[in-house]
Amino acid sequence: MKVLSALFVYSFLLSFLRTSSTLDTITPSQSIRDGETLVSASGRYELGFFSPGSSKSRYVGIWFGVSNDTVVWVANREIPLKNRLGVLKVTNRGILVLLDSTNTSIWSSNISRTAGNKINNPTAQLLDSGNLVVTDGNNSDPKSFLWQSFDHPSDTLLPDMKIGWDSASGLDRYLTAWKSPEDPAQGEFSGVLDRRGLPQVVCMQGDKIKGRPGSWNGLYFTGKPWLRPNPLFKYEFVLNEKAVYYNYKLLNNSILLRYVLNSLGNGLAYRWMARTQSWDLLTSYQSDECQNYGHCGAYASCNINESPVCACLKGFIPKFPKDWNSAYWSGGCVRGTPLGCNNGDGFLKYKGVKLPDTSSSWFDRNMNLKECEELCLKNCSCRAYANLDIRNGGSGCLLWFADLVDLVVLQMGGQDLYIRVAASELDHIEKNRHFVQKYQVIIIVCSAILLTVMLALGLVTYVRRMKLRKEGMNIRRQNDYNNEDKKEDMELPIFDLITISNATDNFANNNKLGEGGFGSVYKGTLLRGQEIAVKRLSKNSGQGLNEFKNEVILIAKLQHRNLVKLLGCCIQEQEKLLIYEYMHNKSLDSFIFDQSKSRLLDWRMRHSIIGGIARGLLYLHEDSRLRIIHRDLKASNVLLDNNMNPKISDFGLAKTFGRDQTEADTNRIVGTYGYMPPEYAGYGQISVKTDVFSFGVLLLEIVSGKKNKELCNSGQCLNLLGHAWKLWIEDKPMELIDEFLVLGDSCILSEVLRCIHVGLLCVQQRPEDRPNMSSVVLMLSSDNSLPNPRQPGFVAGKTSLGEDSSPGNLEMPSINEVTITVLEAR
Ligand code: ACK
Repeated sequence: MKVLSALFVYSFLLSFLRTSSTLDTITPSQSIRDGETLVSASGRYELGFFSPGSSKSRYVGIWFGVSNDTVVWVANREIPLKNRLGVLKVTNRGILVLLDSTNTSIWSSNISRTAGNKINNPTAQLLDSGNLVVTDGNNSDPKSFLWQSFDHPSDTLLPDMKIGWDSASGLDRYLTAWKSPEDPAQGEFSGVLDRRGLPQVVCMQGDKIKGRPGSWNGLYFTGKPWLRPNPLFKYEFVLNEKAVYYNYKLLNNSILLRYVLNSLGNGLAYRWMARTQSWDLLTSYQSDECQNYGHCGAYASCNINESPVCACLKGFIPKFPKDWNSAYWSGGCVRGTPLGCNNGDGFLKYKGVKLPDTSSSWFDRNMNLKECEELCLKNCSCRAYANLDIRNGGSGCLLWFADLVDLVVLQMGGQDLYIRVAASELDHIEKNRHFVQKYQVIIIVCSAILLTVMLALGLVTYVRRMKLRKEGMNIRRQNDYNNEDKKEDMELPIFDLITISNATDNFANNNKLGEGGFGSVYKGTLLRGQEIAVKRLSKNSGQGLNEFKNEVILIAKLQHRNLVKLLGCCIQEQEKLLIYEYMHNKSLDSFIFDQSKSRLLDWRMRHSIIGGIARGLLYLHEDSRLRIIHRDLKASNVLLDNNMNPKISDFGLAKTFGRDQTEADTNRIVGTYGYMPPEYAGYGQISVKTDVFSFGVLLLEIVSGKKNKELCNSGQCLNLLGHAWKLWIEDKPMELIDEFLVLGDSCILSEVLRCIHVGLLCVQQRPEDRPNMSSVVLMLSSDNSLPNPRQPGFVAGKTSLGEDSSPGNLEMPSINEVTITVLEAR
């Protein structure tokens, strides 16, 4: 008995010693059990057993010491342990094995490199770089590592890890995303270095390219100019016969960086912020159409700031004109004029672009641009050329021998690309140039005449403007950027009343699209066939001249693909009209709240609509010149274009804030009940969080397919927010999801639940608890863990949940989906 108790004390002491010490190595005589960890020398990284999210399965992984839910590598990704009885060991042959409760090996490391015949002292060590290595003895020379986790990346690229191939190990290393935040098994996305032609980084979805950071140009990957040299890290791209890989190195060792390919296929770089104890996104990820590989097809360029985003390159025409005109771009473009080949073709220069797919390219480091051009001209199959390296004015030669695909016009950085076209195409352009040179005198005279005509026209316009001013209808654009009282004339087309009358058949009833907050909206067709939507302010509507001017001035200045485009306005006689681009699919509420139409909106579409609205709002709040608060965001103010892209409309109520202003009070409450947060409806407090609340309501409406109105069930009356909150605290958020979505193929449960989570964060009672729109956009596109939401504002209809009686629990005013204006509410 004594012996037994001594043994017990001994084993207890042993286990205590193990868990309380911070080992970074194990040898064959030791092991790591569930609950125990290896900690790297400085404590940066830790290795042990974990369960991702709410999963019960156990995995062996490496995570950051400062953030134990940020896992950077997983051993048994495909085969989880079912219980907490797993053991990790290193064998006498230097192999790491993970044993389950029946002592069966469910994962092992194998030996990547042979280190002579006999291994004397195998040791597994977690290094301060986050690399788990197996060595013979304490040999720290990487060449002598028997195995290392850096050779088998999961979804995270840490500093000094390599992506690519080297002949010494024969390994081709690439990132693979997790299946979902709860499942580290290999998902559908991977980040690889494609070695065909000039090597390029691509993000694959299964066996198809999803996105393409692109080829290396000496400074950065052609599609990621914002990753150019910076004070935090430096990229290294190695390309020789022995190796093709890239990695990045920290320039300051005290920072923590990681690059992760998340389960949605987005590559995101983060830096640890000690002050806030959270990960800060280093490069804001903007998922836009142009990032989809080959979005515009061959021989077309994608420019996110243009509408439409796709355009055929000069000298090329749409391959399938009908499709192209209906915004199906993927068919791409073909040459308008065949190449003459040896009869003299030429090149057109494109500036500032992301170079096309280089998988069928050829390159030479030593040639200059002139030699490059000559070589391309000599070969009939050569389609384009560019410099290989953009440093020091450019060097090297890169030639394309296949269709030019995935050419993107970049907003910053980018390279020059020279595209081959037939001589006749060049002639056309050259002729124009020669014409200008040859007929300079005639041109000057003509210009003078034109100028006189323009002056006369200007005079007429001026007289007309003076007339409008007289009628009290002069619109000016207020330049309050610097808080100065400077004013400048608005540059928005002014339409004649007669033009709009004709376009709408004199505002015929059968052209009426519906009633908005401040009047009727009509469909119209201009003479050239362009369809428009005309908002006609009712003469006795609440939107007076001020709101009208406000809307005109605001929208005229804003340009974003998720905001409805204002084409012009008309102020004549008693009429105040706004002319918008016509949105074929009308408003979002006509879809989500309609039994049969809602079926057309599967989860993919709803998710992309949510993302689009979030980005539009982010632009209003943070990216436009002014901080703009919409104040009336709701389903009927989101319009859908041909491709179901969402566009926010109705800025009549928008409030402009100075860039640094964050809050204001108003005695004029305008907006729509059901979408207004408590601090605004109750006290007139406005901030960007007013819109965040409305966005949260809208998000929950999109996911649930239900309006935020009072629903009574067994005596308890809750609105949608109250209902969502109740299901959330009862751990049944799935019950909120639109039944139709759950049945659909495209429904990704983890994504839907994440949206509900984000929605609840947005509708929290206290504005300071709600995230801002940049965090919302990030939360929707990443799989980082989210904070727990607190109770929403306005949860109840007639009875409230919980005991809190703060303004947030105010009984919600009767629901009315119409925009209201309440004067002096405070
Ligand atoms: O849901 P709907 O059919 O879409 O009904 C409303 C109505 O006018 C009142 O706002 C429709 N509407 C508003 N602006 C536009 C637009 N630019 N294009 C098409 N329909 C529009 C909206």
